[in-house]
Amino acid sequence: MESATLTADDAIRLTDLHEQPDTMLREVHAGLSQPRKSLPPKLFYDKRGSVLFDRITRLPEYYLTRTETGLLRRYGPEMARLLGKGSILLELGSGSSTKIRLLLEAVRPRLYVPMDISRQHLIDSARRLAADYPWLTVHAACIDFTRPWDLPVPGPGRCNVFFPGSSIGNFDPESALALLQRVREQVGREGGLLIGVDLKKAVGTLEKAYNDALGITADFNLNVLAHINRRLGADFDPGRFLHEAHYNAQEGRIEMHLVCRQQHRVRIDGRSYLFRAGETIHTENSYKYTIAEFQQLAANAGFAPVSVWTDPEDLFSMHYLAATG
Ligand code: AVJ
Repeated sequence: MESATLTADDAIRLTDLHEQPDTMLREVHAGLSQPRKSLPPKLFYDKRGSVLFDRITRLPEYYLTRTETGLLRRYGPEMARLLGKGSILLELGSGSSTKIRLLLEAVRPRLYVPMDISRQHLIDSARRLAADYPWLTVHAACIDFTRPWDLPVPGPGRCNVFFPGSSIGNFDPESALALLQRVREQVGREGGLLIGVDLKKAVGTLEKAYNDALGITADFNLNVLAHINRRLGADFDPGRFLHEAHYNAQEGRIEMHLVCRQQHRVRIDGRSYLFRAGETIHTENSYKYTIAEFQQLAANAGFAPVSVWTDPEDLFSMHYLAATG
């Protein structure tokens, strides 16, 4: 993979490893050619998708963000002590770089590296952060962390990855393990991982979080089609699809789908796909873990549990894990 370092401006540095449109085309074709059609959830995050996701995080039904933020506020000083003052902080899927603000003053990192796939959103957020924390060095990296990345280890010194939001839930167990192994490589022997993981809980609570009354999650799900239209010149009619989300207890995950309401033929770069009425496109998995399940997964990737924080209702967990071996 080519690594280009661009200077975004005087305030931040940008490394741009953004996927090329042909990568996106290959992945879309691969997903839609399967007997059960699917699309990768990272395609939600164009500019509009990132804005819609920010709106989701403020919905009353979407307990994840508010609960995790509560944990960061309450236990931030303790977390900062474990991360270590003056350490290097990398964030996976940094989005608006909102949560990191709750740790910055206490950690005073030597370097903050926000990593996100949504390029303009990343740059805007990194600039705002650099403006608000003049002492902070920010090196933004536009990457797709669902594939192996090649970011120089920013060492020397202690390095930690911050991976909030339960974004790890988007990965099936095998890819989650592969991702955590790459994180383990990135942070090195002295490093650690501070990660937010959504917990298993009553199905009703889970399903409401992905079926909000205002329909923002539906807009977010449907936006993937508009994103593909724009980036790949496809001709999806989003009006022919409906949002659907349910908990699959067998797999321990929320599944989001787009259900075709009316037969629809779609052209994407010279290929054509038929969607029959009732057929679905599987757009997202959001895995939920017990604390023990997640600790086992992390152990398999070379991380030992150090601390776990949860809210009184056991909705959400944050783990600090240290590299082993
Ligand atoms: C960003 C992957 C953690 O799975 O809860 C929110 C994305 N999808 N509503 C999640 C999402 C629908 C979110 N993650």
